[in-house]
Parts: sequence; structure tokens; C-alpha cells
Amino acid sequence: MQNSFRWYGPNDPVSLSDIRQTNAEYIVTSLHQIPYGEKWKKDEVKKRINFINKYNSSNNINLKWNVVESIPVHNNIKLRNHNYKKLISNYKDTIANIAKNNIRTICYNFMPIVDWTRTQLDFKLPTEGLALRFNYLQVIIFERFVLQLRDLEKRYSSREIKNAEILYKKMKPRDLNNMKFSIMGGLPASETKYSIREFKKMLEAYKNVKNIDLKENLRDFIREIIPIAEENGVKMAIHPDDPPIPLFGVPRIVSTLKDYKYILNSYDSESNGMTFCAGSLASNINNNVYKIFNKFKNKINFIHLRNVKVEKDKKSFYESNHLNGDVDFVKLIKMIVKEEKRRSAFKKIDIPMRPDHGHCLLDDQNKNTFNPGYTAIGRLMGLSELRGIIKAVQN
Ligand code: DNO
Repeated sequence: MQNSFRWYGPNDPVSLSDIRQTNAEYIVTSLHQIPYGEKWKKDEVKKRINFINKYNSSNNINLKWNVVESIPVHNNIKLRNHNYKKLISNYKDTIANIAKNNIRTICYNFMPIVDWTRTQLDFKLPTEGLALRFNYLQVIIFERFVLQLRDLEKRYSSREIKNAEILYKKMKPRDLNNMKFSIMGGLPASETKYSIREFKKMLEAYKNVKNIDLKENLRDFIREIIPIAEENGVKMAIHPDDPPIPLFGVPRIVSTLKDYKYILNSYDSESNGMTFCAGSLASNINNNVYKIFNKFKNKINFIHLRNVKVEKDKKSFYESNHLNGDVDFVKLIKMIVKEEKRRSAFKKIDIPMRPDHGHCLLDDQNKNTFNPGYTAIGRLMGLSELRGIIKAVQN
């Protein structure tokens, strides 16, 4: 496995030196400054590589950019409306321009409106570390009391709505604000921090989009971009929905084994692959992560290792320690190592892997600039634990 660490670019409070001190050897990054949908020029990618190289040589470190995470997919592509043709053409050029700079793995996702979603960014663990949490009832609260949607009965049981109302009454204004902030763009990778009006406008745009419509839009997108990826020796890696359930009445279509079957069968190519994100997949209890891994192991181009603990209601979860969650990482890592051995017969490179998220711990709790989930110390702890397993399993 290529030990990698996500880096949010020159403005990331976690520096390249910090990353190298974790003993990671690769960085996963993106040109976050470029607005969604715009083409990345070859020189802009080069400029970022030069930045990394310069930093490497002045600090005597040697980090290599191995994966682009992500090239975001504009909502107009997901909806196949307005200028989507132009946006797809930009996307193809971006893939080619990344490849010209010798980066050959690209992660992307097809989540409508918002990227990954949490309702709380500072959930206190018994250890006093802070974790990210997704509370299902708070999503209902958000829809009912923040967005003031009127069609909740279509997707929630009356008991769920009732329980959400009870919880809402107990929430303090601060909790409510945190919840709004978390959902509407408080997380890194969000396109924008939506206002309530803008959020509702996006929901309106997806109003008549059914599960099958979105699936077909993704299939058509895949059929356009994968040939370009193939030509350029690039492996695309579609990330699962996080969490893998429909949200706000809008479908999500990269959530289950069945979804991945559809996606990977849409265009048969090594370039049409997946990001295996253990934590995202495991947050839906109907997913069997080991089964999904085995089913698509030859299509896994990138791996995110983080863990979750699903809560009593079976729909909420918090991000647990890497070793204490619902996924048995010893079992999973054995499977990954086995797959890498199989690949080594074809002289294929190790699979890039990054510890995905970590708790906010120690000094990081006093920093006021950080990306939730992406503090240095928590991820260092995760990576260290994972490396221990990898080493034990490889021997
Ligand atoms: C969350 C991440 C996501 C992911 C993108 C992939 O931490 O796993 O931001 O990078 O959704 O496209």
C-alpha cells in the first residue's frame, strides 16, 4: 500500500513537513482553488508539483503526489442540464492535463448538492477526543425546521418525525447552528457554503430526478470520461456516497454493492474503478464491506481507511477510532494485502491508501484553523495504527 496523507494545498494548516513527519510518503491533493467545472490547465498542475518539489528540496523530504482527490463533478453534469456538455469537455481536458504531469489516479464522486455530510463536527468521545458525527434525527430536524420542507412524510416514518421534534426541543441554539454549519458547507470538499435559499434552490433542481435518472446520468458521464482516462493511462476511482443513503429526498446512487455493479459494468475498463472507502460504506448497516471488497477487488484503485460506530437507531453513526469501530481492520487489511500480492504477479503498483479522517486530539483542539476530520494528530494516530496492522499482516 502506498501510505498517503491528504493535503489541502499551500493554505492547509497541516504542512508538507507535518505530513512527512507522520512517515507518509505520498500526498493526495487537489487544486481546490479552481471553481467546480473549470478546466485545470497542465501548467497549473505543474505549478503545484513544483511547489511540492521545492518544499521537498528545501526541507530535505521527498513527498510525491500520487492521487488527485478530487476533480469535483459539477451539479449540472449530475443533472445533465444547462452547460453540462461544456463541463464534461472541461472534465476530459482536466483528466488529460493531470496525466501529462504523470499523476495517474483520480478520485471523484457523484453526490448531489453536498459532498460528504455530517451533522456535528465536535462530538465528544469518552477519551475527550472530538469526532465527526452523523445524527439521522438531526437531518430530519434540518429538513423540517431549517429548510421547512413540507414533504417529510414521504421519506420518514411518523415515529422518526416525532422523535426528531422531541430532540429539536432539547437542542440549544449553539447545537442548532453547528448542525446547520456542518450540513450546509462546513466540511472541506464542499463546493460552497450554501445559504438556506440556495440550498432550497438546489433541492428544487433535483426535485424530479429519480434514482434511475441519476444513475443514467452517471453512466453517460462514465461513458464519456473513461475512454479519455484509458487513453491517458489514468485510473478513475469513484468514491461512495457518504453516508450511503438518500438525503433530503434526493437520491444517492453510489451507495451499495448493486450500485457499484451498475457503475462498473457501465464501461468495462481498468480505468473505471472505485475508491474503497471503508467508513463510508460501513455507515449503512446493509452494506457488507468485506463482500464489496471481494466482489470488486480488481477494480479498487484507491483506498480510504477509516472506521465508524453505527448507533442504536442503526442510521446514525460517529467516526470511531480506526481500530475500535464496526469494521474489523485486521480482517480487511489481510484482504487488501492478499489482493496486492495477486497484483504483484502482473507487476502492478501498490494501491494508494490514506487514513481517512482522524479525531481532533491534543494541541489540535486549540487550533482555530483546521479542516474538520483532517487534523494532523488524529490522522497520524490512525495511520500509525493501520501501519502496525499492515506490517504484522505482511510478515
Ligand atoms: C471526506 C472525503 C470526501 C471525498 C470526496 C471524494 O473526507 O472522503 O471529501 O474526498 O467525496 O470525491
